[in-house]
Amino acid sequence: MLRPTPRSRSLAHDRGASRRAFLKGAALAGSATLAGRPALADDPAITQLQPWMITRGDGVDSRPYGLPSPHESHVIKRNIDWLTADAVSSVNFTPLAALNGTITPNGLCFERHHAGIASIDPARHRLMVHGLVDRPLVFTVADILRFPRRDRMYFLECAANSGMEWKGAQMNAVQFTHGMIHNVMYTGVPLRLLLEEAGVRAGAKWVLAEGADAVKMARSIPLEKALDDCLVAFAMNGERLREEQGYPLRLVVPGFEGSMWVKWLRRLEVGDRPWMMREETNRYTDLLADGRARRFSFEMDAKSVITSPAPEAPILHGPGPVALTGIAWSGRGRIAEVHVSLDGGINWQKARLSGPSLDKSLHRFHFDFDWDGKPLLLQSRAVDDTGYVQPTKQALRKLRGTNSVYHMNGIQTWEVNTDGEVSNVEVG
Ligand SMILES: Nc1nc2c(c(=O)[nH]1)N[C@H]1C(S)=C(S)[C@@H](COP(=O)(O)O)O[C@H]1N2
Ligand SMILES: [Mo]
Repeated sequence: MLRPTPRSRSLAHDRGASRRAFLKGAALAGSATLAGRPALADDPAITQLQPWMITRGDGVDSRPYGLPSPHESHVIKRNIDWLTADAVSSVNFTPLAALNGTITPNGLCFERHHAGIASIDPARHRLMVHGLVDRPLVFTVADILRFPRRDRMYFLECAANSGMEWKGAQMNAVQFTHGMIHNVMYTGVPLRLLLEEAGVRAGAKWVLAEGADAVKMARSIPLEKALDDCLVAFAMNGERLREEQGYPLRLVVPGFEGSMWVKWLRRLEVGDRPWMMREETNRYTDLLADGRARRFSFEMDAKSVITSPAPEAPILHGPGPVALTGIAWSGRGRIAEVHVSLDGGINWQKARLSGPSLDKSLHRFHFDFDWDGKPLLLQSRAVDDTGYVQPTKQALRKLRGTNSVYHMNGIQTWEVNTDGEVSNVEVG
């Protein structure tokens, strides 16, 4: 069966080859059409009745909260046992290789907690605004729901995402190299409205945000940012926040490192200086080669990664058409372009951006190519709308050394061997 022509045409256009030449290549490589196969008279999937064709299924009352097909049960968040001492102060990872589009489903958003998942009764939760304000205020969750609200899609990336890669290619799965990221449609109240309600006093420069979890996770946010695009969110992807993501209230700090997005938000203290972080939360300092540290590195630099093929998503079908895909993002705005290389960064071609292009949100890119079965070195490179170009890992190490585990946004390389197996490697 031949796919509709527009896609074939765009393939030919992307590759600068005629569609006929492309199909001829595919045929030589063993598949008769673009990605179809010759009709087989004895294919049991066609000739035999399957159970679901002869038995009626479960009724509408059987699944009051739906779950994915049991055949997708491998698509789950995963942690790495040896990474942290225990699972309470730890992290798990978003299964990026299995995801499509730009929205991360709520059940698959990675989690990072310093004292486990707080399980909060919303009736007994309060949000206090105090410090350098005219009127200290306390809000119930019901109060928050009466403010004018916004719906915005943003990515959250932990500053430690890809952190293991500073010292070289280590983790053999995109879930573990890049899975400390999720992208969600938040519904919430602009933080500015709550601060205006309390009346920010002259001299105020910072807002301390504190969570209600056992570690009282607290981070200082520049007042300018707090008054710009921060939200106090109560919903994600249409439903109330998951407990793992901060139910009933979480701070959304678009484009800034994940640690500032305080979950289970209970307190906002307006002040004139950043808070000195306590030991257990003071782990977000970028150590430079000479032992000095980058003091404030809040914004997440532009980054991208190919999510398929990937080590856990090898090319199983042999030579022929490959639908390469990946994600790109920038803490400074939108993604303008993504480039893909098949040869480790020697030649670059423009990828096709697909889906909405939103401020500080994940972008999806596709690159359809015809694999000749020879080894590949796959890379992607993001360019954001400030003109910033995603650097190589080597360039980053030259700039900042290898002491840090934070803010690694270097270009990722996946090596594809002749069997279509994919592994994490470094080039250059
Ligand atoms: N209250 C509280 N907020 C928190 C944390 C925490 O441990 N407690 N972890 C922070 C860190 S380091 C990150 S990366 C993000 C992770 O958000 P997620 O669990 O929704 O992925 O939450 C941040 N907010
Ligand atoms: Mo984090």
